[in-house]
Amino acid sequence: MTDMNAKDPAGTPDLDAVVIGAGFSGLYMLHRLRNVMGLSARIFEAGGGVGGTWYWNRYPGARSDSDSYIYCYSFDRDLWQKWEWSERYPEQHEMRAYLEHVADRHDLERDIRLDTTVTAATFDERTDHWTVTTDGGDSVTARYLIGAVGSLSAFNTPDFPGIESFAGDSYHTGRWPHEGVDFTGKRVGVIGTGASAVQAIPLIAQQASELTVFQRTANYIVPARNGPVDPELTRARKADYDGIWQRVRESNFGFELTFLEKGALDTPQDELERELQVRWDEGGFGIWLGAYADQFFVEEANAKVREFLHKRIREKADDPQTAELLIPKGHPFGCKRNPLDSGYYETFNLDHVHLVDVKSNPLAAITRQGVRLQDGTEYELDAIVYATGFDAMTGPLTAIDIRGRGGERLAEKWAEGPRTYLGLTSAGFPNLFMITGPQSPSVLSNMPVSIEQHVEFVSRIIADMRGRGADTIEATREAEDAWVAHNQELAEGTLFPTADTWYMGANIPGKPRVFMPNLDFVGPYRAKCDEIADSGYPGFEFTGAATEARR
Ligand code: N01
Repeated sequence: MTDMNAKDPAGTPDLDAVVIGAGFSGLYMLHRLRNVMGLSARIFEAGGGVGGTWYWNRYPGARSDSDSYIYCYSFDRDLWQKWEWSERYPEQHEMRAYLEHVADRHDLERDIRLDTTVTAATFDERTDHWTVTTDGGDSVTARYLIGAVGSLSAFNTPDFPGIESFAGDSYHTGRWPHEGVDFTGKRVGVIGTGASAVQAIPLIAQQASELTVFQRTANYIVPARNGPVDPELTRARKADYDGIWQRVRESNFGFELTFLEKGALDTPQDELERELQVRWDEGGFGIWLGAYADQFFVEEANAKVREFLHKRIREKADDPQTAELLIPKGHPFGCKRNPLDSGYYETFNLDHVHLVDVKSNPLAAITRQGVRLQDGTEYELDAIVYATGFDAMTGPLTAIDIRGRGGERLAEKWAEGPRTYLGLTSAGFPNLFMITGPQSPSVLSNMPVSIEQHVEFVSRIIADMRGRGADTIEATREAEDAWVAHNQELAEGTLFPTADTWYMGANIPGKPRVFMPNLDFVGPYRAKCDEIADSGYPGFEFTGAATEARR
């Protein structure tokens, strides 16, 4: 009789590692595994090219909201010194060119299978290997499985009644046609006013004959102040590679930003307005992540900052009624990801641009002609742009049929919200690592900084496993429970859970309402991971011949 628990002695997998996704995370992970550690590894990538987010999001105006000098890899110092960004915030095509260059420079393409979606991954307890299956019918085994799937890659189109009946053209910002779209002379509707819409709307308005924006929730949108970077500043930055990367790695959010020492509540009104104005004028996330810490914890502090922002919105919008509609209501500033603005508010001053409130009068159906609201109002459109976001953080992983020990499905395990240890591993899923997974700082940070930290941490774990002769590493249920509770406790101490956001899963009907990013902050979280590795991996269990022999 076969002992189902016995290990397969012939257990040599096809590959050491499979990496899912060829975006920022996957490319660096492959580089580390193959070029640095000498392991065999392969990426499966659903897109027809590398770049992840920057491959798919080709809508007009798509660009990074982080400054280019830190929205990139630091691991390749020479490339960082040589690469010239054209503007403060790199545009989509420039980001894609950069990532393609990285793939080329590190000879990654030969181990990347494009146009290949991973549909399932199953852990085999007999061999301690993952079997990874793709939509092309491929099946490979690997010891390590790395989900480098991105936090915002599972695009979401709401299930509007009649959506298939629309006779015009439909687009989603997260799956934009490669050849681009010409809206000249067209009546265009944009549904959504998140970061994607905020970037796309000013440019679509330049072409469309009529542009109607359907807004459910107004956002706090702060100026980007994009443009070429002063060459002197670029030179100074290039001379300060070590300082910059040390600062961002030790920072709260992966930027060169720190909170002011005083809170908003302790700051006299004129000083508060001055400080906020400086950050408003500088552009970027300074007003959010580099101003008053208490705005995240205390409603009255947040209200003081909001008041400043409301004044700025009223200054920008000519029509007082439109201004009132553009002023966010019912959620604190900074607890819903605030987009960066390059002419967004001013766009609503144009005669052919209309803002429609679909909070008070919800969007009831998509019709053959366009959009119908609950009160029966119809908007005739030639094109609809769904800027409706993503099933964030958990969606890209739960879309794959991932099964761990005992056939447990990750999607079922996470039915009430993600359960991880460090946002990197999940108990019952040995040797599965999630780069910037839920319950890690991820989306509350400048992503490349968190990505590099996770990739380097995973590389260290794998090297340490091999060093100690371990076949598997796995989070314990106790460590995971404690991490889940820790994350919840951190979030409950802030105003974040009071807002309906994709951080909370609130944008997807039926998704559990759980705050998904980790709030330890980038620097302390990194230190925690390092400390865990330095002290022999508390919270993890190892299996393997050498490990068991040592017991
Ligand atoms: O998506 P979103 P996004 N009826 O979820 C609305 C990153 N990003 O693609 O707020 C009517 O923010 C929804 O309304 P509401 C960034 O982290 C980065 O814009 O849920 N409306 C919202 O207005 C960002 O946060 C960059 O009430 C509906 C919009 O659709 C994240 O990606 C650029 C609706 C969705 O906004 C996601 O941004 C772009 C419905 N049924 C994105 N369902 C850069 O770094 C949804 N909406 C530059």
